[in-house]
Amino acid sequence: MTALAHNLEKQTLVTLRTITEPHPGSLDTYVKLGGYAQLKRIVTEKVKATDIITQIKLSNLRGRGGAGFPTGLKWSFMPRYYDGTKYLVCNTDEGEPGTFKDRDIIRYNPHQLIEGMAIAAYTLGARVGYNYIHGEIWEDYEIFEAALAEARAAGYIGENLFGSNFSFDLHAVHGYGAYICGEETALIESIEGKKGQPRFKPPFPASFGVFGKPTNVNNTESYASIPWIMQHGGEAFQNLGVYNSGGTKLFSVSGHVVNPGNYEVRMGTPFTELLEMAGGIWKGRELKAVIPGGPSTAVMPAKNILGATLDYDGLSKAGSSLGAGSMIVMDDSTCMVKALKRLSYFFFEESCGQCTPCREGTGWLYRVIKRISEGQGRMEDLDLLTDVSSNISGRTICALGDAAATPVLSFVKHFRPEFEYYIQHGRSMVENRE
Ligand code: L3W
Ligand code: SF4
Repeated sequence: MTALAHNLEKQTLVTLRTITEPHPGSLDTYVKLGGYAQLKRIVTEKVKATDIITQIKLSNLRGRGGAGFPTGLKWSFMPRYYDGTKYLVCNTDEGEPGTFKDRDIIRYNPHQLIEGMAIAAYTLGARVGYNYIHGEIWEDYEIFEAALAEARAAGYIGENLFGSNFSFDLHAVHGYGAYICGEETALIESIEGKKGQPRFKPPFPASFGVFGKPTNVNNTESYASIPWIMQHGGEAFQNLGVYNSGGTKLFSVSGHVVNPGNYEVRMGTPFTELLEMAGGIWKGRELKAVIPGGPSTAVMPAKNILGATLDYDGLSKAGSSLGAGSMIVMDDSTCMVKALKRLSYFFFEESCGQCTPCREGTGWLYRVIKRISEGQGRMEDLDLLTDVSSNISGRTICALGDAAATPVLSFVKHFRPEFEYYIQHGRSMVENRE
């Protein structure tokens, strides 16, 4: 889904800065806007890696894939001196319901991502890079391959860039369509040609990544922010946002709004402003709840989100998290039992099956919620759901287990009377609503 045309003048365009141009994804457009100038400057002036990392740290850029880990700190984990190939990986395996931002960066501004990755490769000493693109996204994979060919032909990636001894080969990898391949170590296994299942961490990819070599993994939006930071300085990027959350953030707004789509706004923007940009709640209805960062972040009732700001601390104080910025908006016609059933099915279906609490627990959660939704629920099911969720959380190899537990715990916590009504009456409180 894309909807870039809405309220562009109210957005702050950093990762999607080309979209106001007639041919946003082309190399000519990117170069016309100053694209690849930072890569050229850094390589030809031999800018020190430590100076680049200092700017990234100053920028307060935090990982845009969902975890919000500080990018500058992550880059400093890569060993500087290593006698062998180091790798760079971009995670474009966006597959969580409601998540559709990275594909728009590829579609409308692929060269900024390529430049960001090349700057990262120079800084970290990586010789080879992979952009792992979700297997269910065909068009964007082809767009990225075409952009790579353009960049290679123009000398922005490849051997001895700008006459220097810096070489960087970048490849697109078309993923296999499994959500779990977006977990960084499963993604690495998948690049290696194996079944995409998460590894235990530690060791982290910085020391044991692709083919067991030092590897830096960042999200698409994170890499695409790098050229802007290098052009304007880390402090300027920090100043676009708020304390602890530098820069802009792409929000994929879906659900019951007038204009669903991607919106790039400054960190710290009030939720109400973003909702207004998206045209407000559709059909003149009321806001009931929002999942702010994707289904692995806690659902928030209207009263909690209406006063919140969109940044890491703002959403955490309001009881959820920023996640990947995949904002699912629900109006007052939404049945929370049925919404939870849908989300639980997703995590059950996508569990890789390696750990017992996740493999079995996600199935139990789904079946109990399904039973309630079919009018066969028992009042004790609500405590059972909480108990099973709590026994998955923190007991698994990767974050999918926690992610599956989060919607269940938060839906039942905030909308318990609605679940109780369903169990008592065998039907939804809101199902008669047109
Ligand atoms: C070296 C250490 N590296 C941490 C690195 C680590 C990783 C990053 C963050 O999950 C979340 C997940 C989803 N030495 C390190 C270190 N690192 N300590 O820092 O690590 P972590 O484990 O906190 O997160 P993660 O495994 O990357 C990502 C949540 O995001 N999420 C997901 C959204 C969905 C999509 C999608 O569809 N594409 O992104 C939303 O909230 O649940 O909790 O690189 O190696 N000491
Ligand atoms: Fe696989 Fe789930 Fe374990 Fe993650 S938590 S490794 S998805 S079984």
